[in-house]
Amino acid sequence: MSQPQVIYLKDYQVPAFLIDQTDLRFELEATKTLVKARLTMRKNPESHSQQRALFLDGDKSLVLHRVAINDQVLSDKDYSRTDDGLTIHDVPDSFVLETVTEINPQENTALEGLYRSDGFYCTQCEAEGFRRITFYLDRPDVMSVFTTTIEADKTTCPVLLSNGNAIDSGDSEGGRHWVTWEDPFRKPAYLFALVAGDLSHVEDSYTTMSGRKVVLQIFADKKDLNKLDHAMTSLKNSMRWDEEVYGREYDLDIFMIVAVDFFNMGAMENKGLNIFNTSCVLASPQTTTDLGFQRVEGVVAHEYFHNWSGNRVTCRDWFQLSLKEGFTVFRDSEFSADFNSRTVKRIEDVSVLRTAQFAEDAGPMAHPIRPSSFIEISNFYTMTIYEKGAEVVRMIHTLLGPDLFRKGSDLYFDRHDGQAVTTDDFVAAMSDASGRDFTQFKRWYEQAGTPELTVSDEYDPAAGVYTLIIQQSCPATPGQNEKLPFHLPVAVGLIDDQGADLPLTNGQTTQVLELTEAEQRFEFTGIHGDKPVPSLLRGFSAPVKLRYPYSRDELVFLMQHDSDGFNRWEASQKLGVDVLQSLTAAYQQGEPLAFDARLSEAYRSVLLDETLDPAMVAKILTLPSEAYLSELVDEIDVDAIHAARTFARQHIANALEAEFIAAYERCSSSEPYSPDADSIAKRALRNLSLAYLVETEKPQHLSLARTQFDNADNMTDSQAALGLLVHSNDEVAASEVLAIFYERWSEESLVVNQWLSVQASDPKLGTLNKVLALMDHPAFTMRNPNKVRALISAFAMQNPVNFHQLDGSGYAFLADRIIELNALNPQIASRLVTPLTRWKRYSEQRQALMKNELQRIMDSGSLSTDVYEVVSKSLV
Ligand code: B3K
Ligand code: ZN
Repeated sequence: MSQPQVIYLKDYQVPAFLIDQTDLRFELEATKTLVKARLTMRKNPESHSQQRALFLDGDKSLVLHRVAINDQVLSDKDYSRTDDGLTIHDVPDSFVLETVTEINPQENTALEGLYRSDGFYCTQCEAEGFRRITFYLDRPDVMSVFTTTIEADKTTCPVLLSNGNAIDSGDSEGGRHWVTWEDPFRKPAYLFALVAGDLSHVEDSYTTMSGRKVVLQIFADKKDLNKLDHAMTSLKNSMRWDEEVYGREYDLDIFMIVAVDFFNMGAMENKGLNIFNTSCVLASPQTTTDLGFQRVEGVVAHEYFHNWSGNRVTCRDWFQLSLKEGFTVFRDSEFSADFNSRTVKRIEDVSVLRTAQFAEDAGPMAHPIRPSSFIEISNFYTMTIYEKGAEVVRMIHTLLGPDLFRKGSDLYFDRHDGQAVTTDDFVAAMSDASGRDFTQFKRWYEQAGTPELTVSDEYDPAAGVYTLIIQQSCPATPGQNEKLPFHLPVAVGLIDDQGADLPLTNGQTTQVLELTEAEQRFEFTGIHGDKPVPSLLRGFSAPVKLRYPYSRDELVFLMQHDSDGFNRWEASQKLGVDVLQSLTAAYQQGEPLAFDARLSEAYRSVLLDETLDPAMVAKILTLPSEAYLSELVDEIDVDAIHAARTFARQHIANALEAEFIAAYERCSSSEPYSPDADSIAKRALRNLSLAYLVETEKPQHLSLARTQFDNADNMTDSQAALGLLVHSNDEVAASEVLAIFYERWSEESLVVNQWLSVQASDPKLGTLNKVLALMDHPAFTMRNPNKVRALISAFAMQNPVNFHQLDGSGYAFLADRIIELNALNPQIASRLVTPLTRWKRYSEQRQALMKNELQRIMDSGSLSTDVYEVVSKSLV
């Protein structure tokens, strides 16, 4: 195998050629589809290249039947083929290039380009999938107007969709028909989409702020038509929100969403024709949990918002990916915050960031939100690009305030509409609109790693001066040993001994401090009485780790009094971490585990406070996850962390049993299911209470779980009970409910995925054998990424105790799956490597076992660029 090539941002050059018009004709057949492309091209006046040769990207799987320039068919000697494309040796300054290419959608298991999902034809072109469809300049700064004609069998493919508006259609010979679509907006090839099949749809409409009527259609398999209402409502809410909050209106006459079951990620924002994983669009009370409803709402919004942040203004090159993804995640999370509980949404986002993204920053694949090199761009659709990218945009929002931020986003969209631009252009628009200097801030785009803030304070009661001293540093990451200080906002409040916020220098109770130096002092004057307790990094105003020597009593105090909802939760987490770390240490030293009752007493008062939002109560009463606890230590001892957390849960359950019973009853409801914030909140606290009750291992509480399982009228309650019973020690109940659940839902693929996950994440020893058996279950196939995620990823990522078994069986199992998937679906294979990349964080014994498996993957031969990049970088 030749060494995969590294691509560098510094090598960027404007394209030598442009494509003004792209006319495509697809003659669809499962194993032999013809793609006829007619590209109207010219030399790029901005390019200094004198080259006469034209290179077009094209995957080696393309079978080239014909090439013509200006109607002249080229002969073999006029062009040459390589594994990555087609070179035409001499082309004029402007010309029409025609190609006829053959592809095989049926055999496309990588799910990139044109492929079949359960009999439907669909495409996925981002980032570089279009080159698996036809020869093209497959880069985002080549933007073209597309017309697409799709011709296919009328019976099996009554529905033929592409981007834009349908402008013509007709019948052709042999029971076939065709439709022509025209997309008036110039776009890069990664936003191209085609869908064909026997799809059903629901329809609605939306009138934009300027009074244009837009047809809204959501397509799915006929049996899923009853699960599309929530997505439709979410879409209309998103369209309204983007008009109100960003002044952005939808631009085509039609907006379509298609649900497919075989999909590598969540969804894709193709212009006018979004394609979604069924898991991110289908929702019904019977089959979908509250989390699922919220995910649908968030992903529908995310893809819709891309119409402006991504499509109308797109990326110049793939190093700029966070330009569209970070900004769009920020936009969708603000949308969800506006439609649900803002604090709860923030807690959820921060939890994900602090476990998965911080772990990425601390691992071998660490990269800045604008990477400077990559081997395989598909590997860079990461938590860093998305979630940290969103945090960086959020910091700009915090530094500017909502009004100036809006001025900046207006300028960005207006200045760059129809262009392919860079993160520098985004920051320049924010800076130009506000007059603020973002020079130092831009280090966030260049430096990888999670900054660490160490905070101390001084108080001079006589002078009335309270001082915060903040130091920042950032650990080394691959290729970046030294980091320069970041510019970041630290939102703080000061709380007096009565629990009241003190007025600060700015006259408010929260002040945003701007940290720019390695060490900085911030003075607050007019502070009297006892030393205040600082509430630091309110709302998690920057994606950093923060250390301040809070006592446990101070944390209990903050849990009760902090006016910042996020920091109230954060205090509970810090207290939980402190208690659990002591328990972990005791377990490791073989000492008896002693529980600090301050934690359970603090929980008790939160649980008894009926004025609190039940969703917040549920969040506060959830101990820090094993993943988060792992993130906080140098060497991860999975068994000790699991034992400590289990001990704490049992202790809390026994101490607060009566309160949990009361909360369970208080939060029960006889109303029909509704996924509104209040009902979701009640179900969250009810199911959390049930989980603690089951932790007592008392038979009456297991029965309560069983009763809930039997009587639930919605998937949230049903699945919560299922999980508790399956993970309990009651083997009989576990196998009974698993059988009932499967029997009831065997026709609902997404529900069956939950059934697989519940079993794969069971922390009881011996789960690996069950996972191996489930791989042979008819409900499982390695070809469907949702199934792989439900079973294999759930085992490797949500079941640390079993995955990290000291006999190495978990690691070997995962490596086998990666090797198998490398040939089938490289993107999914590469994602699965993640848990093994973290080997440096474990004991020597585990390190050796994990490294061994990485090496075995490396040596397994013909690795995809996807897997090669992650494995080779991990072995360094
Ligand atoms: N832009 C797509 C992700 C494409 C991933 C390609 N490997 C979905 C999204 O972020 O909206
Ligand atoms: Zn996106």
